[in-house]
Amino acid sequence: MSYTYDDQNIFAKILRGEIPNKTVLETEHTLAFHDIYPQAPIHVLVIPKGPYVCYDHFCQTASDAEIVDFTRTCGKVCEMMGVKDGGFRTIANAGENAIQEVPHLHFHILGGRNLGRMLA
Ligand code: D5M
Repeated sequence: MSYTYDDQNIFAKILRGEIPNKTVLETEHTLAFHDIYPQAPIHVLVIPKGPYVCYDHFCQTASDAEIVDFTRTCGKVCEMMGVKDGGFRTIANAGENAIQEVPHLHFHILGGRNLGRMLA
C-alpha cells in the first residue's frame, strides 16, 4: 500500500512550530506532547518528525534510526509520566476503520487510572 502525506495536518503544523504544543520530550526524530483532549489523567501523543501517515507507512519507509528513536522515546515518556508501575495503554489508530483523525502517525499513551478492558 502506498500513502500520500498531507503536510497541512495539525501535527505537521506543530512540528513546523506553527501552532503550540505542551512538549513532554523531544529527540532528534521524535516529539512527545500532551493530548489537547485528554482521555485519562496521563494522555501523551508521541509522533515521529518525519512525514508518516500511519504505523504501516512508518514501518515500511522510516530509517532504522527513526524507528529506534521513536520506540525508545515511547518508553522514556512512560517512565517520565510515572505510568510503568500502575500500567498504561498504547494505541495507534490507522485509517477509516479506526477513525484516525490526524493523518500523521501518533501513539497515544494513556495511564493514571484504570482504563477498563478496551477503548471502543
Ligand atoms: O487522535 C487524534 C488526537 O489528537 C486526539 O486525541 C486529539 C489530539 N489533538 C488534536 N489536535 C491537537 C493539538 N493541537 N494538540 C494536541 N493534541 C491534539 P486520532 O487517533 O487521530 O483520533
